[in-house]
Amino acid sequence: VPGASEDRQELLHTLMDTYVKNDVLSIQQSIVNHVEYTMARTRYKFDDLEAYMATAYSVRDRLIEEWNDTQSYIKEVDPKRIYYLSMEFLMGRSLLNALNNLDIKDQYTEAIQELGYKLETLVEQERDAALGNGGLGRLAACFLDSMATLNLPAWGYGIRYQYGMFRQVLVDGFQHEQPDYWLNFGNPWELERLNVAYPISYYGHVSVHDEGGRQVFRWNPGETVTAMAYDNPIPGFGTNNTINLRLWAAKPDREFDLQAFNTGDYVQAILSKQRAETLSSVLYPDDRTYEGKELRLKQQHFFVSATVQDVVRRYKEAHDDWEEFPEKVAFQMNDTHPTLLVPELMRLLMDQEGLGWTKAWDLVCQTCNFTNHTVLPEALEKWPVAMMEKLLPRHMQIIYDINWRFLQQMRQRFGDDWARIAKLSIIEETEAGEKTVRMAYLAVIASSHVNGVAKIHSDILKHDVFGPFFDIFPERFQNKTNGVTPRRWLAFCNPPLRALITKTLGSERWINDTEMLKELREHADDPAFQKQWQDVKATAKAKSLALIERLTSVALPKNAMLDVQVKRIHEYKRQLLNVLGIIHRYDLIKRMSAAERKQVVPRVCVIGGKAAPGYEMAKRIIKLVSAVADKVNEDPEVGDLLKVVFVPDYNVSVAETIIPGTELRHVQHISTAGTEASGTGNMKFAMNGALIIGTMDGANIEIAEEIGEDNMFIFGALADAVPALRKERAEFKPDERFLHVVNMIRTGQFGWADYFHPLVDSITYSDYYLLANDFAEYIATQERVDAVYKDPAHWTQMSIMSTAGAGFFSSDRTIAEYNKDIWKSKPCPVPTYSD
Ligand code: GPQ
Repeated sequence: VPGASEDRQELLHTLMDTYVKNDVLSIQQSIVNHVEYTMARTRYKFDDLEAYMATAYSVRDRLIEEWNDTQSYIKEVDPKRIYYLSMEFLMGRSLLNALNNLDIKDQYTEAIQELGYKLETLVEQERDAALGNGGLGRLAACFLDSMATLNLPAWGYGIRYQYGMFRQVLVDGFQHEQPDYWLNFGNPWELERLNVAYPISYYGHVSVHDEGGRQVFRWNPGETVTAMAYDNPIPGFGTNNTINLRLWAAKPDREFDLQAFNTGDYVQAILSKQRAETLSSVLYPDDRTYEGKELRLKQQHFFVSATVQDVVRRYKEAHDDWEEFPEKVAFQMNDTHPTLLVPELMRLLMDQEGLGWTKAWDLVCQTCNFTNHTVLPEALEKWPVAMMEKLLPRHMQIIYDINWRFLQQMRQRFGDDWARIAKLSIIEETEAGEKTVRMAYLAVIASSHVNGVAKIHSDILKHDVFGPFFDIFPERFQNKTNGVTPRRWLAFCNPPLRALITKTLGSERWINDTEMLKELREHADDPAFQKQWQDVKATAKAKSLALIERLTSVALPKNAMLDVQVKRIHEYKRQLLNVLGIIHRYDLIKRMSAAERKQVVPRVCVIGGKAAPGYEMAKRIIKLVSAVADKVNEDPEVGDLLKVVFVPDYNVSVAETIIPGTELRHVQHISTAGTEASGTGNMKFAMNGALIIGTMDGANIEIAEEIGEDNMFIFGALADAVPALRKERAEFKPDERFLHVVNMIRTGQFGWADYFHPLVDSITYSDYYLLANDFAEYIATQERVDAVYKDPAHWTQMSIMSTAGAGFFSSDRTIAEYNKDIWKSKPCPVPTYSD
């Protein structure tokens, strides 16, 4: 404390030392104090939910201490800060993650037990923070974990939705959506920052003024809301660093001019302001589909504008001019959703800070970076110019200017080759004459670095989606293959496997250095080690099965192969191919003699995932899974040889239990090659020793490189072949078994024939995702799977090799690459003050 007397310093220090201690008694004191003073319950009687809340508050105290130390230290050092902007952060639960990261789980377990509760039960009380749809949002969450663990001076920025990803319930096999009001009982993991608030403007008009010969633009907005900060501490593992995820919530302007309403109706004026809160209230559940909804655009501007104001304020607190801005700030845009960052930063620098265009543009280009996550055209954001002009008039002007200047440059380069130049324009004119803003082009033009999320995907970006830009700026394009945090997805969700690996490798260092997992290869053939591996897998499998039984109310055989495909439901991911395979298996079993049935490897086939509420085909696929399940599970001839279940409401917490116990992972990255940008579930399953059946798509290709093709079950057309196969599909004669299986659905063997017709048609006629082409090979590969499963030593060896080769897919490696090649910041480990 500057200027404080030594006595005061000493006093403050002593006071701090008396609070956060991690012995069992201190932990108990802190929990009980929270029961009494934070929650105002009596210490003699509180239920599991209250015990969870009090425990969470007590853990939060410990997080806050690390958070404060980290933030003051970083302020002192003033390194280059990294800002990760994302519309989605799929965090899941925090309690176990925090206890494990702070390395206080054992003490808490004991403390809670003595108080008469069980940690596992308390953990279950927490609602998932589901502020994301799927892979993209979960990747952002894994990245935060790695940035904290690598001691990077990084912050995440996003939106504090009041309603997260909808809850999926199945009624008669159909998906129904229910609201996820996750903040019902409050959120002990966040810190409300009433004093960190910014005005966010919309609508109105722009006027131009002459100030001493200089043109100055002034935006006179028609509507203003306030963005208020909620901070979520993100602890690293094996470090004192705890970084921040700052989420913005919309609040009405606290003070406003009642005159402006001019109706004399004071109460109505205040009530109409309250509507501002709806802006941040709901997460759009449409994953990978773009819809030109005004509220969505409002949300994007809302979180970007608040973030830019926050970053600029922080920079200006420590710097008098703009010279150092690019050495102190790096922005990463998670897909195009935060691309308004570009015009918003331009606007702030020019209209508020008084910089000229050239200087402002230079600062923007040096600080912005862009990650693309898909090549599917339906996902690419294109906002109507008319909508943007109305909602954000100044931004639209700036976008036009950026485009004009860029196209001028291109003209100098290519002369009057208009066709070529038009291809590069940020503004696209549709045939119907509607003008739209191609957000991805804006992002590419303004960014120093553009990256894809797996090698094959980055190549497709360079040569296809952004081909014309790659020709102009080849140096901007990079690949950053995705990763997942080995803490949440191995060490914390699979403690027996963590213990076995630690015992085998001699220390826990592998958790932060997953390349060490390679050493497991030496033990892959050792029968004694294999036995331990099998035991660990069996423990995890029993837990998975218990959860699946609880969620589906279907009794499952314990010795069957656990075959899982969990992810968002999409046609390109080809859950339908999986179902066709299951029907084929069912049909085969039905035709077998009793003797033949003895040879069948029993399977439990699990499919789970949410469909976007408006995505009809995906919803039909869910119903088909249920319909097939109903028929198969009740067939006495099949018995335990085949069980099929649809797991409802798949989310992060369910994944943490199911993944460790899975044996065969339908990566179903049986996605049509060239369609899945990367996939990250595949990495989680491989880390936990599940074998992958999949196509050569997304990160599967690199997984095959790392763990060896021999240790996976690979099938299907390669990406290069796909375009030609699509053209020739009308002439392609599908395998008889394919036709038979499709016909079983068509003729109503699973009921609902009319409802399934569009599905059947989609694979009979255009068959865009080439199910017919890959079917025969898929079935043959499944036969290989069964053959290997009958040889437990071989299977176990492959399983060990999977974990051993998965080290590359730690998000620590990904983040280290981002930092080395894009952000170029330095780790800032907070010193341990007692040292
Ligand atoms: N992804 Cl564009 C999403 O989950 N949502 C999206 O809106 C877009 C992409 C996924 C992508 O499909 C996966 O292949 C990736 O592994 C994941 O992003 C993370 O990069």
